[in-house]
Amino acid sequence: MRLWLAASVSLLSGVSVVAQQRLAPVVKAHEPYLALGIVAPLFADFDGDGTVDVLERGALFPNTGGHFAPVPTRFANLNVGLGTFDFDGDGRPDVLHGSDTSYPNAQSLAVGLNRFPGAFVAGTLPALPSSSINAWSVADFDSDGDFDIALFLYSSGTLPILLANDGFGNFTDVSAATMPAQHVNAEDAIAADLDADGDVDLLLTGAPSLAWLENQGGAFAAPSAARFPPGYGYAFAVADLDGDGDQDIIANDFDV
Ligand SMILES: [Ca+2]
Ligand SMILES: [Ca+2]
Ligand SMILES: [Ca+2]
Ligand SMILES: [Ca+2]
Repeated sequence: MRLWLAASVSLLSGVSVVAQQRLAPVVKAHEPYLALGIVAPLFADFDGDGTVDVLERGALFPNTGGHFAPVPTRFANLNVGLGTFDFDGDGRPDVLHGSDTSYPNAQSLAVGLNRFPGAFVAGTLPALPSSSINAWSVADFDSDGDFDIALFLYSSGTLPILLANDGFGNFTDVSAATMPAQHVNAEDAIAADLDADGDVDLLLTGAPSLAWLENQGGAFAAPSAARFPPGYGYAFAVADLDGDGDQDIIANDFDV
C-alpha cells in the first residue's frame, strides 16, 4: 500500500491578479482516501448556496445545515474525484475525475462542468493513452487565465501530457509543443513558480528523486534534479516557509 506522509498543495504564483481571482479556489484530492479504501470525495459549494457540499460516486450531497442527503447528479460517468477547479471560469466549481482506482487510467479521465441546479456536463478531452495516471497537476501552465492539466503516466512508453484549456472547459493536447519528449516517472506533481519568473513550473517526486520541469514561456524543459539533494522523493509540499518571497519545499523520503 502506498501511504503518503504529507498532503500536497497546489500553489499558483506569478499569475495576474485577475487570473488569480479566477483561478481560486483550488482543491486537489489525494490518495489517502483511496489508500484507506474510501472513494475520494470532493468538497466544494457545488450548488452555490454558500455551504460546502460533498460529491462522491456520481451523487451530490448538498449541505443543508449539516445534513447531507444524496441527490443524483445525472452525470453517470462521474466516478472518483481527483480535484475541484473552476475550469470554465463561471464561478461554479467543476470537477476532474477518473476511474475507481487510486491510479485512474488516463482513458477514464473526465471533466465535469458544473451546471447545477441541473447537473454536470462533460468538458471535451482528447483521446488519451491507456495507462494509469501516476501524477497529475492542474494549474494555468500557459498563463492565459484558465486551468490546464498536466499528466504523467505509468507506462514506460508514454510521454508527459499537457492539456490546454480553451477557457470553457474544453481541452486540447499540446504535449508535442510543450512537454519533454521522454518518459517521466513521476509519483506526484505540484505546480508552483519555483524560479519566481512569473510562470508555473512543475515539481515532481519519484523521478527518481525530486526534480522539476522549468516552464519556459509555456513549454517545459526536460526534468532536472540538479538543484535538489538526492534521496528525497515521495511526500512533499511547497510553500514560502521562511517568508523571503520564494517557494520552499518540504520533502520526505519514502524509506525514512
Ligand atoms: Ca452548498
Ligand atoms: Ca465552473
Ligand atoms: Ca491556461
Ligand atoms: Ca517559473
